[in-house]
Amino acid sequence: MDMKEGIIISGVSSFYDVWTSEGTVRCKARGSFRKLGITPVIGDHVLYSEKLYLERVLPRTSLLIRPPVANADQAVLVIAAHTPEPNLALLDRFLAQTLEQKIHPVLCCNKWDLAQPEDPIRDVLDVYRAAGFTVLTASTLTGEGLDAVKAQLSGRINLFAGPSGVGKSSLMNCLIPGAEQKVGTLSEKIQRGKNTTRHARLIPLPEGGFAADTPGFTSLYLGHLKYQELEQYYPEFQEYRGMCRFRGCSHVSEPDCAVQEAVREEKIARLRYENYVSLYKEIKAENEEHQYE
Ligand SMILES: Nc1nc2c(ncn2[C@@H]2O[C@H](COP(=O)(O)OP(=O)(O)OP(=O)(O)O)[C@@H](O)[C@H]2O)c(=O)[nH]1
Ligand SMILES: [Mg+2]
Ligand SMILES: [Zn+2]
Repeated sequence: MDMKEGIIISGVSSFYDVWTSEGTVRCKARGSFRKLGITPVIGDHVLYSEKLYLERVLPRTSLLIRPPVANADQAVLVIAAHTPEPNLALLDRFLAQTLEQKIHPVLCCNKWDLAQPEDPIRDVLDVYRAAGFTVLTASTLTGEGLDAVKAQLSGRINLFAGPSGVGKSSLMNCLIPGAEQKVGTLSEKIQRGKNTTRHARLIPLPEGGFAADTPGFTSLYLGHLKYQELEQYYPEFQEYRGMCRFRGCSHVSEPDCAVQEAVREEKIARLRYENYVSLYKEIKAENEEHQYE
């Protein structure tokens, strides 16, 4: 059978829009997928037949469950300089999760027009830069920083994620002509108590690659993460590997811990360390709870 290859960019029930370099085609999934327990999702590389049936889903490099996206290679974690105020505990969870999924995280601080000259948000961003993350600032209002964001997205499958109201959809609209993501004001959202963005679709970027908008969230479930592995997802802890007195040190309460020492010496930001400890305790409690189910 003659088959062509493409990438799923959106899906509604069993129909999928498949992007190819020659255009987008709408394909129907074979019933056999369901029998095999395969659910094609956006980002999947697929083979389809001349009669426009999806025939095969090619192996995935990553798979996010919520929102369901395959093969994403970069997560743009959006926060706002103000309104809403950044929730750093939530950001740290998100950073750990993307690293665990082997998705490259980029921190994008939007609404930079609201940042004052001596604004504490500047120090906060420096903490993340020092920890080794790529940090960008942008404003969809003034246009500053958008070129750097655009360059960062190019050629990758990008996922925009972050709390509601930080400007993910606004950014997508500025960066991608014709993105047409729905933008909502905060007051509208508070009244409705809902996010503006519903289900995810991949939008081809003019420079190559794709981007998906996702609905905002207020919490993130990390139950599948193992507490023993959490420290691997803190890039700034890595240079102290093997330097603690105890092998398998959790860096929470053990004596002669190189990580805790680095925190005392202000080589590791206390803010990040404290979020680590509370995340560690939370995941440990969750892991142990599931053990007895
Ligand atoms: N001051 C300022 N306001 C902005 C900026 N970007 C977006 N906004 C406003 O922030 C509000 C929320 O923007 P959205 O793009 O809908 O936010 P979102 O992150 O997509 O929200 P959800 O879809 O609910 O997750 C809107 O009122 C925008 O006009 C910016 O750079 N500066
Ligand atoms: Mg949105
Ligand atoms: Zn330690």
